[in-house]
Amino acid sequence: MKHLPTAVLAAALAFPSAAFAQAAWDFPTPYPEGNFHEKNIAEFISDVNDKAGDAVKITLHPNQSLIPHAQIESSVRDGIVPIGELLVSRLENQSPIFGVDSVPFLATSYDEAWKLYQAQKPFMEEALKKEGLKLLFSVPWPPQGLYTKQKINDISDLSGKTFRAYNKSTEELASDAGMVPTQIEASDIPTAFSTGRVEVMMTSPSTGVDSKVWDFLQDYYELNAWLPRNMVIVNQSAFDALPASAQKVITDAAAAAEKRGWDASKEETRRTTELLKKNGIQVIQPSDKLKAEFKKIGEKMTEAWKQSAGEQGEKLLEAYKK
Ligand code: PCA
Repeated sequence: MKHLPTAVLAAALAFPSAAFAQAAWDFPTPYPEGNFHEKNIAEFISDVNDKAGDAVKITLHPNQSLIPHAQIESSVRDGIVPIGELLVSRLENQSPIFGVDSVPFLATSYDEAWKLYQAQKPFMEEALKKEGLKLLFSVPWPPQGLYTKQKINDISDLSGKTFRAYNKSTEELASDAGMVPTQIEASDIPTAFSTGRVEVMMTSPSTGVDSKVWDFLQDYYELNAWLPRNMVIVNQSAFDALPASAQKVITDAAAAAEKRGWDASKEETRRTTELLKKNGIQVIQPSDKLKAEFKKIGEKMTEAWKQSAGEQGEKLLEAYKK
Protein backbone atom coordinates (compact mmCIF):
# COMPACT_ATOMS: atom_id res chain seq x y z
CA MET A 1 0.00 0.00 0.00
CA LYS A 2 2.95 2.33 0.60
CA HIS A 3 3.24 3.25 -3.11
CA LEU A 4 -0.37 4.35 -3.37
CA PRO A 5 -1.07 8.08 -3.54
CA THR A 6 -2.32 9.41 -0.22
CA ALA A 7 -5.82 10.21 -1.55
CA VAL A 8 -6.38 6.64 -2.75
CA LEU A 9 -5.07 5.27 0.51
CA ALA A 10 -7.41 7.54 2.45
CA ALA A 11 -10.37 6.39 0.36
CA ALA A 12 -9.45 2.74 0.89
CA LEU A 13 -9.35 3.31 4.65
CA ALA A 14 -12.62 5.23 4.65
CA PHE A 15 -14.45 2.48 2.72
CA PRO A 16 -12.91 -0.73 4.01
CA SER A 17 -15.66 -2.97 2.64
CA ALA A 18 -16.97 -3.12 -0.90
CA ALA A 19 -20.41 -3.66 0.60
CA PHE A 20 -20.64 0.00 1.50
CA ALA A 21 -19.47 1.45 -1.78
CA GLN A 22 -22.32 2.66 -3.98
CA ALA A 23 -23.74 -0.16 -6.04
CA ALA A 24 -24.75 0.71 -9.63
CA TRP A 25 -27.49 -1.73 -10.62
CA ASP A 26 -28.48 -2.34 -14.23
CA PHE A 27 -32.08 -3.56 -14.51
CA PRO A 28 -32.91 -5.32 -17.84
CA THR A 29 -36.56 -5.94 -18.82
CA PRO A 30 -38.16 -7.56 -21.91
CA TYR A 31 -41.03 -5.19 -22.69
CA PRO A 32 -41.23 -1.68 -24.20
CA GLU A 33 -40.78 1.46 -22.12
CA GLY A 34 -44.38 2.69 -22.51
CA ASN A 35 -45.92 -0.58 -21.31
CA PHE A 36 -47.65 -0.43 -17.91
CA HIS A 37 -45.26 -3.03 -16.41
CA GLU A 38 -42.27 -0.91 -17.37
CA LYS A 39 -43.87 2.30 -16.10
CA ASN A 40 -44.49 0.53 -12.81
CA ILE A 41 -40.86 -0.62 -12.70
CA ALA A 42 -39.65 2.90 -13.52
CA GLU A 43 -41.62 4.11 -10.50
CA PHE A 44 -40.14 1.33 -8.35
CA ILE A 45 -36.66 2.42 -9.46
CA SER A 46 -37.17 6.10 -8.71
CA ASP A 47 -38.65 5.14 -5.35
CA VAL A 48 -35.49 3.14 -4.51
CA ASN A 49 -33.10 5.72 -5.95
CA ASP A 50 -34.78 8.51 -3.96
CA LYS A 51 -34.78 6.67 -0.66
CA ALA A 52 -31.65 4.48 -0.66
CA GLY A 53 -29.30 7.45 -0.44
CA ASP A 54 -25.86 6.55 -1.73
CA ALA A 55 -26.23 2.78 -1.23
CA VAL A 56 -27.61 1.83 -4.64
CA LYS A 57 -28.55 3.49 -7.93
CA ILE A 58 -30.66 1.48 -10.37
CA THR A 59 -30.85 2.08 -14.14
CA LEU A 60 -33.68 0.67 -16.28
CA HIS A 61 -32.90 -1.04 -19.62
CA PRO A 62 -36.32 -1.89 -21.16
CA ASN A 63 -37.33 -3.84 -24.26
CA GLN A 64 -34.41 -6.33 -24.28
CA SER A 65 -32.01 -3.41 -24.89
CA LEU A 66 -29.41 -4.84 -22.48
CA ILE A 67 -30.22 -8.58 -22.32
CA PRO A 68 -32.59 -10.74 -24.43
CA HIS A 69 -35.67 -12.03 -22.59
CA ALA A 70 -34.48 -15.64 -22.80
CA GLN A 71 -31.29 -14.77 -20.86
CA ILE A 72 -32.57 -12.43 -18.17
CA GLU A 73 -33.08 -15.10 -15.50
CA SER A 74 -29.68 -16.75 -16.04
CA SER A 75 -27.99 -13.33 -16.13
CA VAL A 76 -29.43 -12.42 -12.73
CA ARG A 77 -28.58 -15.88 -11.38
CA ASP A 78 -24.97 -15.64 -12.62
CA GLY A 79 -24.54 -12.10 -11.29
CA ILE A 80 -24.06 -10.51 -14.72
CA VAL A 81 -26.82 -8.14 -13.62
CA PRO A 82 -28.18 -7.95 -10.05
CA ILE A 83 -31.87 -7.52 -10.92
CA GLY A 84 -34.25 -8.19 -13.81
CA GLU A 85 -37.82 -8.72 -15.00
CA LEU A 86 -39.24 -11.62 -16.99
CA LEU A 87 -42.42 -13.53 -17.73
CA VAL A 88 -42.80 -16.05 -14.88
CA SER A 89 -43.90 -18.87 -17.19
CA ARG A 90 -40.69 -18.61 -19.20
CA LEU A 91 -39.19 -20.74 -16.42
CA GLU A 92 -41.74 -23.51 -17.00
CA ASN A 93 -38.96 -25.67 -18.43
CA GLN A 94 -37.03 -25.46 -15.14
CA SER A 95 -40.08 -26.34 -13.04
CA PRO A 96 -43.78 -26.72 -13.91
CA ILE A 97 -44.49 -24.61 -10.80
CA PHE A 98 -43.63 -21.49 -12.84
CA GLY A 99 -46.17 -22.36 -15.54
CA VAL A 100 -49.41 -22.56 -13.56
CA ASP A 101 -50.51 -18.98 -14.38
CA SER A 102 -50.58 -19.90 -18.09
CA VAL A 103 -52.78 -22.99 -17.85
CA PRO A 104 -55.81 -21.88 -19.87
CA PHE A 105 -59.05 -21.27 -17.92
CA LEU A 106 -57.61 -22.19 -14.52
CA ALA A 107 -57.73 -18.56 -13.29
CA THR A 108 -59.60 -16.14 -15.54
CA SER A 109 -60.32 -13.06 -13.38
CA TYR A 110 -58.08 -10.78 -11.31
CA ASP A 111 -59.47 -12.26 -8.07
CA GLU A 112 -58.70 -15.79 -9.22
CA ALA A 113 -55.28 -14.77 -10.54
CA TRP A 114 -54.44 -13.23 -7.16
CA LYS A 115 -55.51 -16.42 -5.36
CA LEU A 116 -53.47 -18.52 -7.75
CA TYR A 117 -50.43 -16.29 -7.20
CA GLN A 118 -50.75 -16.64 -3.41
CA ALA A 119 -50.93 -20.44 -3.79
CA GLN A 120 -47.99 -20.51 -6.21
CA LYS A 121 -45.75 -18.01 -4.40
CA PRO A 122 -44.17 -20.26 -1.71
CA PHE A 123 -43.26 -22.84 -4.40
CA MET A 124 -41.87 -20.14 -6.69
CA GLU A 125 -39.79 -18.67 -3.86
CA GLU A 126 -38.40 -22.08 -2.98
CA ALA A 127 -37.44 -22.84 -6.59
CA LEU A 128 -35.88 -19.37 -7.03
CA LYS A 129 -33.93 -19.73 -3.77
CA LYS A 130 -32.20 -22.81 -5.15
CA GLU A 131 -30.87 -20.59 -7.96
CA GLY A 132 -29.70 -17.91 -5.51
CA LEU A 133 -32.61 -15.67 -6.50
CA LYS A 134 -35.17 -13.70 -4.53
CA LEU A 135 -38.66 -12.73 -5.72
CA LEU A 136 -39.36 -9.01 -5.31
CA PHE A 137 -42.80 -8.66 -6.90
CA SER A 138 -45.10 -10.07 -9.55
CA VAL A 139 -47.82 -8.37 -11.63
CA PRO A 140 -50.32 -9.87 -14.11
CA TRP A 141 -50.95 -8.97 -17.72
CA PRO A 142 -54.58 -8.28 -18.67
CA PRO A 143 -56.57 -11.41 -19.61
CA GLN A 144 -55.50 -13.17 -22.80
CA GLY A 145 -57.66 -13.16 -25.94
CA LEU A 146 -57.41 -14.29 -29.54
CA TYR A 147 -56.17 -12.03 -32.36
CA THR A 148 -56.98 -12.99 -35.95
CA LYS A 149 -57.12 -11.67 -39.49
CA GLN A 150 -60.41 -13.44 -40.32
CA LYS A 151 -63.61 -14.25 -38.43
CA ILE A 152 -63.41 -17.40 -36.29
CA ASN A 153 -66.65 -19.22 -35.45
CA ASP A 154 -65.22 -22.39 -34.05
CA ILE A 155 -61.85 -23.98 -33.55
CA SER A 156 -61.81 -25.68 -36.95
CA ASP A 157 -61.43 -22.17 -38.46
CA LEU A 158 -57.99 -22.01 -36.83
CA SER A 159 -56.80 -25.32 -38.22
CA GLY A 160 -53.43 -25.14 -40.00
CA LYS A 161 -52.83 -21.47 -39.17
CA THR A 162 -49.44 -20.20 -38.04
CA PHE A 163 -49.48 -19.02 -34.41
CA ARG A 164 -47.23 -16.68 -32.44
CA ALA A 165 -46.36 -18.31 -29.08
CA TYR A 166 -44.58 -16.71 -26.09
CA ASN A 167 -44.06 -19.69 -23.76
CA LYS A 168 -44.45 -23.47 -23.56
CA SER A 169 -48.18 -23.32 -22.70
CA THR A 170 -49.11 -21.12 -25.64
CA GLU A 171 -47.19 -23.50 -27.86
CA GLU A 172 -49.15 -26.48 -26.52
CA LEU A 173 -52.44 -24.65 -26.78
CA ALA A 174 -51.78 -23.82 -30.42
CA SER A 175 -50.82 -27.41 -31.26
CA ASP A 176 -53.93 -28.71 -29.48
CA ALA A 177 -56.03 -26.31 -31.56
CA GLY A 178 -54.47 -27.64 -34.77
CA MET A 179 -52.23 -24.62 -35.36
CA VAL A 180 -48.50 -24.32 -36.03
CA PRO A 181 -46.73 -22.38 -33.24
CA THR A 182 -43.53 -20.29 -33.42
CA GLN A 183 -41.92 -18.55 -30.43
CA ILE A 184 -41.72 -14.81 -31.01
CA GLU A 185 -40.84 -12.08 -28.50
CA ALA A 186 -43.41 -9.33 -27.93
CA SER A 187 -41.14 -6.72 -29.53
CA ASP A 188 -41.00 -8.78 -32.76
CA ILE A 189 -44.78 -9.19 -33.18
CA PRO A 190 -45.31 -6.45 -35.82
CA THR A 191 -42.54 -7.80 -38.07
CA ALA A 192 -43.65 -11.42 -37.63
CA PHE A 193 -47.19 -10.55 -38.75
CA SER A 194 -46.34 -8.15 -41.52
CA THR A 195 -43.84 -10.54 -43.08
CA GLY A 196 -46.39 -13.39 -42.91
CA ARG A 197 -44.47 -15.58 -40.47
CA VAL A 198 -47.57 -15.85 -38.28
CA GLU A 199 -51.26 -15.03 -38.63
CA VAL A 200 -52.85 -15.69 -35.20
CA MET A 201 -51.86 -15.00 -31.58
CA MET A 202 -53.18 -14.99 -28.05
CA THR A 203 -52.10 -12.15 -25.82
CA SER A 204 -53.47 -9.20 -23.86
CA PRO A 205 -55.13 -6.04 -25.21
CA SER A 206 -52.06 -4.33 -23.71
CA THR A 207 -49.57 -6.14 -25.95
CA GLY A 208 -52.08 -5.69 -28.80
CA VAL A 209 -51.84 -1.92 -28.37
CA ASP A 210 -48.04 -1.96 -27.89
CA SER A 211 -47.82 -3.89 -31.19
CA LYS A 212 -50.29 -1.61 -33.03
CA VAL A 213 -52.15 -4.72 -34.19
CA TRP A 214 -54.53 -2.61 -36.32
CA ASP A 215 -51.69 -2.32 -38.83
CA PHE A 216 -51.86 -6.05 -39.65
CA LEU A 217 -55.00 -7.75 -38.29
CA GLN A 218 -58.73 -7.15 -37.76
CA ASP A 219 -60.32 -9.00 -34.88
CA TYR A 220 -59.89 -9.53 -31.15
CA TYR A 221 -61.92 -12.24 -29.37
CA GLU A 222 -62.29 -11.62 -25.63
CA LEU A 223 -61.64 -15.15 -24.40
CA ASN A 224 -60.25 -14.08 -20.99
CA ALA A 225 -58.39 -17.37 -20.95
CA TRP A 226 -55.64 -16.70 -18.35
CA LEU A 227 -53.64 -13.87 -16.77
CA PRO A 228 -49.90 -14.58 -17.12
CA ARG A 229 -47.61 -12.63 -14.77
CA ASN A 230 -44.24 -10.94 -14.95
CA MET A 231 -41.89 -11.02 -11.97
CA VAL A 232 -38.95 -8.98 -10.75
CA ILE A 233 -36.13 -11.05 -9.27
CA VAL A 234 -32.91 -10.06 -7.58
CA ASN A 235 -29.62 -11.88 -7.08
CA GLN A 236 -29.58 -12.81 -3.38
CA SER A 237 -25.83 -12.13 -2.93
CA ALA A 238 -26.10 -8.70 -4.57
CA PHE A 239 -29.06 -7.94 -2.32
CA ASP A 240 -27.23 -9.17 0.79
CA ALA A 241 -24.23 -6.98 -0.04
CA LEU A 242 -26.37 -3.83 0.42
CA PRO A 243 -26.67 -2.17 3.82
CA ALA A 244 -29.77 -3.33 5.74
CA SER A 245 -31.43 0.07 5.34
CA ALA A 246 -31.18 -0.14 1.52
CA GLN A 247 -32.50 -3.71 1.57
CA LYS A 248 -35.56 -2.46 3.44
CA VAL A 249 -36.03 0.40 0.95
CA ILE A 250 -36.07 -2.21 -1.86
CA THR A 251 -38.51 -4.63 -0.23
CA ASP A 252 -40.84 -1.76 0.77
CA ALA A 253 -40.72 -0.31 -2.75
CA ALA A 254 -41.38 -3.82 -4.15
CA ALA A 255 -44.47 -4.30 -1.98
CA ALA A 256 -45.78 -0.91 -3.14
CA ALA A 257 -44.99 -1.75 -6.79
CA GLU A 258 -46.86 -5.05 -6.56
CA LYS A 259 -50.00 -3.37 -5.23
CA ARG A 260 -49.74 -0.51 -7.76
CA GLY A 261 -49.09 -2.99 -10.60
CA TRP A 262 -52.20 -5.09 -9.93
CA ASP A 263 -54.36 -1.95 -9.90
CA ALA A 264 -52.67 -0.64 -13.04
CA SER A 265 -53.25 -3.95 -14.82
CA LYS A 266 -57.02 -3.77 -14.23
CA GLU A 267 -57.11 -0.21 -15.51
CA GLU A 268 -54.90 -1.24 -18.46
CA THR A 269 -57.49 -3.87 -19.48
CA ARG A 270 -60.17 -1.18 -19.85
CA ARG A 271 -57.88 1.42 -21.41
CA THR A 272 -56.29 -0.81 -24.04
CA THR A 273 -59.52 -2.62 -24.99
CA GLU A 274 -60.96 0.83 -25.77
CA LEU A 275 -57.83 1.74 -27.73
CA LEU A 276 -58.15 -1.42 -29.84
CA LYS A 277 -61.72 -0.40 -30.73
CA LYS A 278 -60.76 3.20 -31.42
CA ASN A 279 -58.12 2.03 -33.88
CA GLY A 280 -60.55 -0.13 -35.83
CA ILE A 281 -60.10 -3.57 -34.27
CA GLN A 282 -63.40 -5.41 -33.84
CA VAL A 283 -63.61 -6.54 -30.23
CA ILE A 284 -65.79 -9.65 -30.38
CA GLN A 285 -67.41 -11.98 -27.84
CA PRO A 286 -66.38 -15.51 -28.87
CA SER A 287 -69.18 -17.93 -29.80
CA ASP A 288 -70.21 -20.42 -27.11
CA LYS A 289 -68.83 -23.16 -29.32
CA LEU A 290 -65.39 -21.55 -29.66
CA LYS A 291 -65.25 -20.88 -25.92
CA ALA A 292 -66.28 -24.45 -25.07
CA GLU A 293 -63.65 -25.86 -27.44
CA PHE A 294 -60.89 -23.75 -25.89
CA LYS A 295 -62.10 -24.71 -22.40
CA LYS A 296 -61.81 -28.33 -23.36
CA ILE A 297 -58.19 -27.79 -24.37
CA GLY A 298 -57.73 -25.98 -21.03
CA GLU A 299 -59.01 -29.02 -19.15
CA LYS A 300 -56.63 -31.30 -21.00
CA MET A 301 -53.75 -28.93 -20.27
CA THR A 302 -54.70 -28.70 -16.59
CA GLU A 303 -54.47 -32.50 -16.38
CA ALA A 304 -51.12 -32.51 -18.16
CA TRP A 305 -49.84 -29.78 -15.83
CA LYS A 306 -50.95 -31.79 -12.76
CA GLN A 307 -49.11 -34.83 -14.08
CA SER A 308 -45.89 -32.91 -14.62
CA ALA A 309 -46.02 -30.90 -11.37
CA GLY A 310 -46.57 -33.99 -9.18
CA GLU A 311 -46.97 -33.57 -5.43
CA GLN A 312 -46.05 -29.87 -5.44
CA GLY A 313 -48.66 -29.24 -8.09
CA GLU A 314 -51.31 -31.03 -6.07
CA LYS A 315 -50.49 -28.95 -2.99
CA LEU A 316 -50.54 -25.76 -5.05
CA LEU A 317 -53.96 -26.49 -6.54
CA GLU A 318 -55.30 -27.51 -3.13
CA ALA A 319 -54.18 -24.15 -1.72
CA TYR A 320 -55.72 -22.38 -4.72
CA LYS A 321 -59.10 -24.06 -4.32
CA LYS A 322 -59.33 -23.44 -0.57
N1 PCA B 1 -48.01 -9.94 -23.28
C1 PCA B 1 -46.79 -10.69 -23.35
C2 PCA B 1 -47.00 -11.84 -22.42
C3 PCA B 1 -48.44 -11.89 -22.13
C4 PCA B 1 -48.97 -10.61 -22.64
O1 PCA B 1 -50.11 -10.18 -22.46
C5 PCA B 1 -46.52 -11.21 -24.73
O2 PCA B 1 -47.43 -11.26 -25.55
O3 PCA B 1 -45.39 -11.61 -25.00
